[in-house]
Amino acid sequence: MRGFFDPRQLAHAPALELHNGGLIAYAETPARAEMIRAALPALEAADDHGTAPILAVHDAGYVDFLQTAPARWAEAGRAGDVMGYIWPIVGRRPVRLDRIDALAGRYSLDASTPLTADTWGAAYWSAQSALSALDAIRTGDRAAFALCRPPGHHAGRDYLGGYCHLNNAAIAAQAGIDGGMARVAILDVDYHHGNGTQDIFWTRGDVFYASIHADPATDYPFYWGHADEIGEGAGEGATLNLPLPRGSAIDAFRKALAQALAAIASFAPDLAIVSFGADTYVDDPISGFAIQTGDYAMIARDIAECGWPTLIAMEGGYAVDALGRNVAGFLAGF
Ligand code: SP5
Ligand code: ZN
Repeated sequence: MRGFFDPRQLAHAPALELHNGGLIAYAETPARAEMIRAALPALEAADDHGTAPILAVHDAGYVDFLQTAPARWAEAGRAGDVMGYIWPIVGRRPVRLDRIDALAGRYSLDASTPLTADTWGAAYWSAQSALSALDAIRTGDRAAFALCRPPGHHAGRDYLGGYCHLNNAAIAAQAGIDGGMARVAILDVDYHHGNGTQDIFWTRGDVFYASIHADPATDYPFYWGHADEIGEGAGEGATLNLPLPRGSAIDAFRKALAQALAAIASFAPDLAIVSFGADTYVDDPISGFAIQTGDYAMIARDIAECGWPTLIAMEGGYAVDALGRNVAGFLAGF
């Protein structure tokens, strides 16, 4: 299976994130990508598809914010990374958002996704890796891997969050549709619900979103991912949420997976995109499932047996020492 990556994705390295009332070392490190690279045969350099496929998913004002916020923050005299600290509470009047402080809140889902001067470049090339994997599939490959880092599934049309800035899976899905595919399915198997992906395609009938994740009653992102969220309008029934309790292991996970795969099969996609997070791993430091390294090949086989052209886009996974083998195990199983 071909895989894609660009070294510029390593440059994003925020210092700290907000966690349990204090600032701790940022969990979504460049070392994650290095560990995955080291465990795989050589990845290919991503091709540059420009900003058009990014702007087909993301709001232009938001993209401008990602590009310019670090310089504006520095001009305002701030020493640290850009981090929102004030938010427009639901229902407040739209305000003039000239201040970088106001913009940072407006475009943020949380305060654990800082921006540095190198973030835009890294996020841009992470999206380009996904688009390059899509190219491989368009030219006949059955499956392709995108080492997306920073990850994408928490980022919405106009907001960052959960270590995500550009929604790589959504950008690839939209590019598939814009390239002539009629239906694309996104299967999200990261530990966390992919609120951004769900949000982007919420009212769309041409992109199916299925997610298996920790119950948002106990886990981030809390406001999304409940079983009764099924989409609206033309998208009603094109969102499927399968929350699992903390502690869930491979048996429960595979049962939910079978349900998700059956729903996707009924949808009959031209392309499947797997948002693959290895933070379901038993020793993940911020998560609570009990998937073992050897289980990833089984999960991958279940998906591969469906026979869809499949793009695998990397999402989370924070047990850095095990990350290479978990990703390699998944890809080998596929
Ligand atoms: C892409 C991705 O996996 N993003 C994850 C973002 C999660 N951020 C908040 C995590 C809060 C974790 N609290 C964990 C308590 C563990 N004892
Ligand atoms: Zn995650």
